[in-house]
Amino acid sequence: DPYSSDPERHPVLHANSLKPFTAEPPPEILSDSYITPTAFFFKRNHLPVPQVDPDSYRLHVEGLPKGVLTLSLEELKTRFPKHTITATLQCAGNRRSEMNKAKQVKGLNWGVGAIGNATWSGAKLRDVLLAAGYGPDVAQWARHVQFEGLDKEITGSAYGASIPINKAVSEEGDVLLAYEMNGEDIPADHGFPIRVVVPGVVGARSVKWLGKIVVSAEESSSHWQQKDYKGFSPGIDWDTVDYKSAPAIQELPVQSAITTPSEGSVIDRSEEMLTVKGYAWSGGGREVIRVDVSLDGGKTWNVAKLKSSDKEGDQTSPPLGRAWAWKLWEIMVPLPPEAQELELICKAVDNSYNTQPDTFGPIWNVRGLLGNAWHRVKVKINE
Ligand code: MTE
Ligand code: MO
Repeated sequence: DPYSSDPERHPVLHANSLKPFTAEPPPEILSDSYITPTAFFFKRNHLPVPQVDPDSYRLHVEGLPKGVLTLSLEELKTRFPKHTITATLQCAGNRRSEMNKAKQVKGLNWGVGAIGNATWSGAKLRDVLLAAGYGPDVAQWARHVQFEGLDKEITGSAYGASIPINKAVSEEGDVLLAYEMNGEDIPADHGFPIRVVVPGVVGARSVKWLGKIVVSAEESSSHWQQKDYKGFSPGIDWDTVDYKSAPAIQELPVQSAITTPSEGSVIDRSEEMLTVKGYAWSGGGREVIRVDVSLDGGKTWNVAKLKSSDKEGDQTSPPLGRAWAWKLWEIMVPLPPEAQELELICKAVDNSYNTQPDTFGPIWNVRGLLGNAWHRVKVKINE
């Protein structure tokens, strides 16, 4: 069993599959702390977790005129300045279970928990590429940076993905070759000893157990870049889908979800006030500027209080275009007098004034990706 050496996982996680291991935390845990504790951070593996010996680990940087640059873990840590960012990672399949209710899709049945917010420390990919010989000559032809994981299929092909070169080399791109997550060595499930963290971009490009970086004129030829993680029209089904016709997902659209109360909860009328909590995030470094909450299925709206850390009242803004981390939000609203059932809804707005669609129908796609319709939670009121 190639999965027999997989690490232990926290029992509170809700597993969507065991081999490979994929799991998400209960939603209410997500809004308990601004930084998602590593044990509760969603896990999305496509293959068995590779066992990597940190002493013999080598990262190969290829495709540049100077030839291959090979770095040990120690060299990555000492030759390059250590940078720390707080960034949210979200799987493109987050909230697929809701899209699946609109019409059946194929994929893991994620709830709202295939997302997490962590601090990541490591070398900047930009610094490593510059050391490997990236410069104006290379910029003439290079278009993509490909990443290869050390996790392999039985056929020998590794997990792989790529990002546009501009994101990789820009000073404001903040792409890290991370060796720490939440202040500790990256754990086995999250890519020990090195994972790429591509902030603002779909989780699939943040390649774990990084073995190789290739600067190229082409995108990664891997299955996950070419034949998965693309969006299509609701009119396209498995008989008509043409993967070549759509670009690979990179930056994600604006997202938000209610983490508490949970679907079907019963609220006591005597409580008078209802507290609703959740998260909100947008891709491409766009900052969430507002979250609207409705208690009546979208007829009337209230503005939630946003938090940029666990500090009370913290509303600090990140530099423009570099809002990599989510915001938690919270609102206290009086229970409507007559109602016996409430449909709670949240929707976020980012600083480009992008907002979320009201339903899943018009954004439905065969693979169940990019699900960001208004999040709706029904609760009952007990008299
Ligand atoms: N990297 C490798 N090497 N193998 C993988 O299976 N899964 C990707 C990405 N990087 C994956 C990978 C996907 S689809 C997601 S959503 C994120 O890792 C999940 O990261 P996490 O498990 O740290 O939450
Ligand atoms: Mo993912």
